[in-house]
Amino acid sequence: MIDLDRIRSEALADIAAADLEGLETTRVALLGKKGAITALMRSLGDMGPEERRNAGLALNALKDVISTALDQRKARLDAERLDQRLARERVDVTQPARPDRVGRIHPISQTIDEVVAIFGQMGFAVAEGPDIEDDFHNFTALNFPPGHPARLMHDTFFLPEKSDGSRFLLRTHTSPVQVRTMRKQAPPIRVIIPGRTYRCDSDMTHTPMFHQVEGLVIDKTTTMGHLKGCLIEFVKTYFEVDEVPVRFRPSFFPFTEPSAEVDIGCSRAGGELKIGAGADWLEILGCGMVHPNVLRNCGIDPDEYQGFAFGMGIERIAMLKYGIPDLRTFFESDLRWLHHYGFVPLDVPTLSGGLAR
Ligand code: 2U9
Repeated sequence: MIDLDRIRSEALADIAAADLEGLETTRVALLGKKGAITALMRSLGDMGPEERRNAGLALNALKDVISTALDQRKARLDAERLDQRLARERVDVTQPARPDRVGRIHPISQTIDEVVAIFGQMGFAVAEGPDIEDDFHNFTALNFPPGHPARLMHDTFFLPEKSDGSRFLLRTHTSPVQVRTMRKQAPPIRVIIPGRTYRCDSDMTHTPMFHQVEGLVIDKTTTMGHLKGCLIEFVKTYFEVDEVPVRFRPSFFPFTEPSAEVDIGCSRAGGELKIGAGADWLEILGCGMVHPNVLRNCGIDPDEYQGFAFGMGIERIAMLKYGIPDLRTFFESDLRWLHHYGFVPLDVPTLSGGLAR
C-alpha cells in the first residue's frame, strides 16, 4: 500500500522550503513527466478496477493539493521578489534635483521654448514641416518670381537633379510650413513655426544652418492693427520690459504686401545694450499682410480672407536677450560655452513662472 500521507507531507514541506528557482525543480520532481506523482498515476494501470478507482481518487486529490501549494508558493515568492526590487530601486522624488548632473538647455532651445510660450498664450498653435522641400512650397507658392535671386544656386542648397529635371532643396525659410498649413487647413489659422533653415552663406553673421520662427494669422477681418498689437505684445514679453518703443519701417518681401521691418528702441550707452529705452534702434523682425497671390496659391480666397505673417531669426533674438556676442559659438558644441550660456533643465519657460530665470 502506497503511503500517500507521507508523500503529501514531504512534498508540502519541500514546497514550503523552496525558493523561486528550487520551486521549479520541486514541481518537476513531483508533477513533471518523470515526477513521483506522475509515476504513481502511471502505476494505476497495473491495478484491479476497485483498487484503481480508490487509488485514482486519492492520487487526484493529492495532485490538486500539491498543484495548489505550488501555485500559492510561487505567487508568494513572486510578490516577495517584487517587493525587494521595489525597495532596491526606490527613488526619493522629494530629493532636490541636481541639474548640474544633467547638462544644460542650449540657448536656441530655450529661446524657441520662450517664443512658443508667449505665442501659445495668445492662442497660436505650433506647426511643423519637412527640412527638405520642393520649389513650389519654398518659392513658387510664396510669390517668388522665376528669376528671383533667392532661387539661385548661390543662395540655396539644392539636392541633385531628379529625372524630371526638378530638384529638392533645403528650405531657406520656414514659410513652406505656412503654405502646407493653409493648403490643408481651412481658416481661421493661427500658427507659429520654429525650425531649422538653410542658406549658402557663411561669415561672421551668417551660418549655413540657422533657426527661424515665423507666424501666420488668417481670418476674415485680420488687419495690420492686429499684426502690430500682436508683435508689440510679443516684444515686450520676450524682452521682459513694460514699455518699448517699436518702429514699423516699410520694406519689401515677395510674400507680403504691405511689408515692414520692425525696430525696437534701445540704448548702447557705455557699450552695454539695453532694450526698451534710449536713442538707438535695433532691427528684430520682418512682417506684413499676406500677399493675395500667396493666399490664392494656397487655396484661400483673398476676397474672403486676409491675414498677417512675420518672421525672425532665433539666433539673433537669443543673442540680443542673453548678450551672446558671436553667432558661430551657437554651433561649436563647446561645453564650457554651453555651461555659461545654457539654461538649467528644470526651469521650463512659462509666462506665470517666468520665461528665463
Ligand atoms: C506665408 C506668407 C508670408 C513670413 C515673413 C518675414 C517677413 C521676414 C526674416 C526675418 C529674419 C527671415 O530670419 S530672417 O532672415 N523674415 O522678414 N517673414 S514676413 O511671411 C510669410 C510666410 C509664409 C505663407
